[in-house]
Amino acid sequence: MTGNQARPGAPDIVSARRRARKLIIQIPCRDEAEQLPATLADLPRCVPGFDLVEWLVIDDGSTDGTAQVARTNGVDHVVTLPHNQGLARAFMAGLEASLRAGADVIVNTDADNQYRAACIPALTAPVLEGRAQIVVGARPIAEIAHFSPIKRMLQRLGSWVVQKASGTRVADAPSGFRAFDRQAAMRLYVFGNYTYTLETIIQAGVLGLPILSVPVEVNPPTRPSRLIRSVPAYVWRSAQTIFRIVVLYKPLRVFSLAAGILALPGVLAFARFLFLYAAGGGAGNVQSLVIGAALIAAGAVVFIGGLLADLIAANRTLLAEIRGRMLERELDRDRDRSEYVNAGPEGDQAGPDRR
Ligand SMILES: Nc1nc2c(ncn2[C@@H]2O[C@H](COP(=O)(O)OP(=O)(O)O)[C@@H](O)[C@H]2O)c(=O)[nH]1
Ligand SMILES: [Mg+2]
Repeated sequence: MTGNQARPGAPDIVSARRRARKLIIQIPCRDEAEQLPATLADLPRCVPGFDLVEWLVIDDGSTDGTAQVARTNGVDHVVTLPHNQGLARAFMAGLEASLRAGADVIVNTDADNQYRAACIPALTAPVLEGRAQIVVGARPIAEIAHFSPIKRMLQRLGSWVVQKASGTRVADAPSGFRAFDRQAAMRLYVFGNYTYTLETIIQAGVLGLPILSVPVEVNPPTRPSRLIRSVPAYVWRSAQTIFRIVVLYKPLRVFSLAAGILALPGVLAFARFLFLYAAGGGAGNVQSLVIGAALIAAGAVVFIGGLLADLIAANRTLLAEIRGRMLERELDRDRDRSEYVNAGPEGDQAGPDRR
């Protein structure tokens, strides 16, 4: 019981004050000085359910003055990476900086204004209602005229693989338009350096973070994609990313499949030898015995490799969990000294419109 509550008749200051609820909209950028002003002009400064809406730009080694453009266009926080580290690292740097700046919810969007900023409240609503900790904006892929057939196909393939590997039902896995609540942002950790989109969904499945898809709209294209420079390069990088993610998060499945592919012909060759031996012709079929035994032994070695990888994956999940908890303690201690707003005991009044 506090001193305020102990004094009869005194106003209950503790329950009449609550922490300002803050949304931070983050944009990872590389050389986006040209696109950023129009994208920022569309971003909201007032979103239902939040007292404060701030913007954060991660400038990933730009050489065109992106950081300066961000500041002059009203961005509240600019994180400058000393050299280009790739979208995934920039995304992680943005999450951490947003958490340090006291974000309760973080929305990620792209600098080229691909995603319609008016859909941000649709992304944050399920988080505020406690229905999800991660919300992924699903684009109307079939209706986007400028998406090539290969990009559509990879979008569907990527989403299917991610759904299978994560046990979630995210409709548009490569979408970068997302909302994360504070706890989810603390617990996620991306290992890849090309893209964070697929890996974060798989991690959400592994960590049991509730994740939802909501339909969002897109704007007409403003420039060609920087991440997809050519179709073969995109196919190659996507295949690498998906393979790596599946090996990272489901190693036993991958290694068991490889072990099975090796051992099955071995078992057949071995069975052939045994059959012929039993029939009295074994002496001339030693090759089947040797090949069969070698393939079975190779399959067993690969399977054991899978078991070890599975143990390492379990350890990595544990380390990610420990990192999340340490970050949580550190950040929440800092936040205890942060802003409060006056509000009723229910604490649901909106703050001033900062625009
Ligand atoms: N941090 C960082 N961001 C990048 C990099 N390349 C692209 N981006 C950002 O990622 C977002 C999506 O890039 P974009 O070229 O529009 O790819 P798209 O999603 O295929 O349309 C934009 O905000 C870019 O500025 C990079 O190397 N580092
Ligand atoms: Mg784009």
